[in-house]
Amino acid sequence: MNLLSYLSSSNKVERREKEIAEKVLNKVRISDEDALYLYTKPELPFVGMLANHIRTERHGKKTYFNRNFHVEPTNVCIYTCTFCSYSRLIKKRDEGWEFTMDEILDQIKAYDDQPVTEVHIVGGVLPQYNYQFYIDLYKAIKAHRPELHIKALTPVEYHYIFKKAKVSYREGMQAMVDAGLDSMPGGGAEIFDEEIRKEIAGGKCSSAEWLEMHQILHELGHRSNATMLYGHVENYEHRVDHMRRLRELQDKTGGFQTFIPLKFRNQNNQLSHLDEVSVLEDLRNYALGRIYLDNFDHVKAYWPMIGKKTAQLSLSYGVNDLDGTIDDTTKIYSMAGAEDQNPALSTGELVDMIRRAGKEPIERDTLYGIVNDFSDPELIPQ
Ligand code: V47
Ligand code: SF4
Repeated sequence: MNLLSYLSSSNKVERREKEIAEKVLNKVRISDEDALYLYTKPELPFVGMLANHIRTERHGKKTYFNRNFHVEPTNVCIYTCTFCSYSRLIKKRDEGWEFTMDEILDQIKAYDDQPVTEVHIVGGVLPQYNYQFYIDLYKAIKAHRPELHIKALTPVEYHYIFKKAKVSYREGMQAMVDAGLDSMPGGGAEIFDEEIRKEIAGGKCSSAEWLEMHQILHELGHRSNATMLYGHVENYEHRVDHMRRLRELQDKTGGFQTFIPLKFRNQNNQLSHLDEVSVLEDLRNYALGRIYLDNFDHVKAYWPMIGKKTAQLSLSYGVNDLDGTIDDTTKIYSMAGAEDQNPALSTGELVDMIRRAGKEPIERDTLYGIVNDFSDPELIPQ
């Protein structure tokens, strides 16, 4: 049933549900109280119907993905986020990896004959990966392959390296952009509530600093993504507060492209005693992202973290992007217990996965330019 027929057919609809549904139908922004209501009260299909209505109005059946790979320079880290399964402390650095500039460039050159459009660079925070290191790295990547989009590091790393280099955020971001940085991924956001952030990610950049770094990058004319780590010690108020801060910044800059909810996975970390939330909770959370963040164009289900089946389901709960082919180049989620221990999908497999969910696959570049339109079911990717 679609939203309009639901509203006109049922006189048993709860008053509150009807009010919120009318807002969605009339493109009126929902309030924090509405969002809390949607998190806690209605049955999931109702929330899914609202999210799917917005998704269909904006994107029809179109579902985006890209051809990308990750580079993770190191997993040794000075911080000790309690949810992180991936990092190793400096005193245990022999258990981790620390790639040199040449090794990283070799990883990038390994893709020379492949039609990838994006390299996603992220990892631990460590003194030798400093201001000059990343400037040199971005310059070297651009000298080698100018058209490869560099989506790299988060405010967590930039805050640390700019402070050590004694440069302001604006000066630092400008230097990174001049060296070749194209956009910033959404990581490091976790949960903005200061108490929760201190509990799970103490010591790293504050929520205000995370938002400020994104604002500056947007003002420099570049785009970025935003994540939210959910399903650990936070509650629904914290999630709504997190999305409110994102919505407010997006009202100012319009620089965010995609919202990416990240489900806390509980293997091999200091929060392993917590149960993971259910798939129903995952779907409701994607739907809330789509309904509440009315100024974000895209909602992404990051399949290496959520698993392929839930990623397919999410496409009916507001999601319109599945990230990329990945090529087994990230360890963040496999080390945290995600289903795929070697996350990689060929373009053909991704296209097939999207078609089997009843949607139309569109290969995009990082900025959502269309690279290949596979909406015609006869088209087979090369
Ligand atoms: O900030 C770490 C999360 C993030 C766990 O912008 C965990 O396109 C769940 O931000 N359980 C990094 N999550 C990854 C990230 C990302 C991924 C894909 C695409 C984009 C994008 C951004 O991973 C961290 C943290 O929030 N994370 N450990 C864990 N155990
Ligand atoms: Fe370090 Fe990032 Fe892991 Fe925190 S989440 S410990 S900053 S690698």
